[in-house]
Amino acid sequence: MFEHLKKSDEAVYDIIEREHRRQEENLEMIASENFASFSVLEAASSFFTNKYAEGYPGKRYYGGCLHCDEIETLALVRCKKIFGAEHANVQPLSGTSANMAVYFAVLEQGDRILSMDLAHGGHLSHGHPLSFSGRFYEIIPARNNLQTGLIDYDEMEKLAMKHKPKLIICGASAYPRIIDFKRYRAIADKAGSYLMADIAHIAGLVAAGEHPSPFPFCDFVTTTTHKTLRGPRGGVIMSKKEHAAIIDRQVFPGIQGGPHMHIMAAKAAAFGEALKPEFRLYQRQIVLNSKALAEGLLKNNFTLVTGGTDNHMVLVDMRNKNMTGKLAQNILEEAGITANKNSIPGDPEKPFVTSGIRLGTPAVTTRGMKEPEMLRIAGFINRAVEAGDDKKTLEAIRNEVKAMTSDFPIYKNE
Ligand code: DSN
Repeated sequence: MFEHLKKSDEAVYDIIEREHRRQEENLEMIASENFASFSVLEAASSFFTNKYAEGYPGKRYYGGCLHCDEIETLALVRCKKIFGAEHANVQPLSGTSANMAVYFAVLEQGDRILSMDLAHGGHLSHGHPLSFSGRFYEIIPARNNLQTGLIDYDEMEKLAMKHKPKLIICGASAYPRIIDFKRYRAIADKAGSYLMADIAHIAGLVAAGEHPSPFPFCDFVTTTTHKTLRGPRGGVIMSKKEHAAIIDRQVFPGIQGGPHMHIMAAKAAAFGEALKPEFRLYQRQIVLNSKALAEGLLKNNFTLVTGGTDNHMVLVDMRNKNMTGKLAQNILEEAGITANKNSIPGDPEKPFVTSGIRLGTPAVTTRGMKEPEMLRIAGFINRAVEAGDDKKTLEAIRNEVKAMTSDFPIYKNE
């Protein structure tokens, strides 16, 4: 693997190899990360890297796009089939650019958006003041119930009726429970709002029927392709047919130039995998693993936001362990467990410190780990948190993690 790069540029090769080793040896628990299959990695590094293809299949601005048309059409057909979407655009370079294209399609500067507050599980691109979304639009932040951590649909409805936002966004980057798209639709209808779901985190679960679908309830559905969906890094927009033209126009030429055709090939390959029966089993296992992890943590007296999980992630409130999210992240990293600090509803700490830790099971499930391993991981986490700055104990855990991960290699025989 990488034999040409190894010969031509040892510096780059060595860094790539070190990152490869880090991924193999650590427990990857960041809920938004995953390991794409080797086929997807091959497609992502294919000859399509070399090609410009502004426009859409059959309507390109450059010559030589025959095979770009073929690969984009294949990606489109597969994407629509997976999600039962009327229209798809597979060109967005990221989830944030997918969201931006939807906003530009239906909103004018200063229009109102109602979305989940970042500190309550939302996403930067849903209206944070430092993001373009918070600078260009008037954001009405919705907060979850502080006691339960759950989305407060009644409060959401009140806010929608008071502010009549042009767009309501449902979807989150740190919410461990089922999202009720039907309820959101009812609120949007009452307030006269467009409804967009950002399913980046749960796309794989939706594809496999492990989470209810946002269709037919949402006008627009955006996602990334690299989280539970297990594809390359990129974005997708799906919509009702009536919005097809405004979406396509906003992606190109609205906010992007040439699509990344190598990533398009990798998206097509990943969508092909998502259509296979084993993908359903994989997604099922992600949820089972998440529930097992939650159970293991609860047994060790961790406090979970919402009390548990329905999806691929667990959000841990570290306050009863007298530890910030930042410190917990650092300690876990020393023990060979990669996670991220995360704000929790009503968090007294700043976003760079936080009181929470977000843990996800997509990547460890890709390695073939199941419920017994999740219980072991909960035990590692507990021991690491109890160890605090005891370096010797953290090193001992890291060695156990290394032994465990070596039994579940990511890229077997590659
Ligand atoms: N950064 C992603 C996450 O971790 O949820 C969202 O873009």
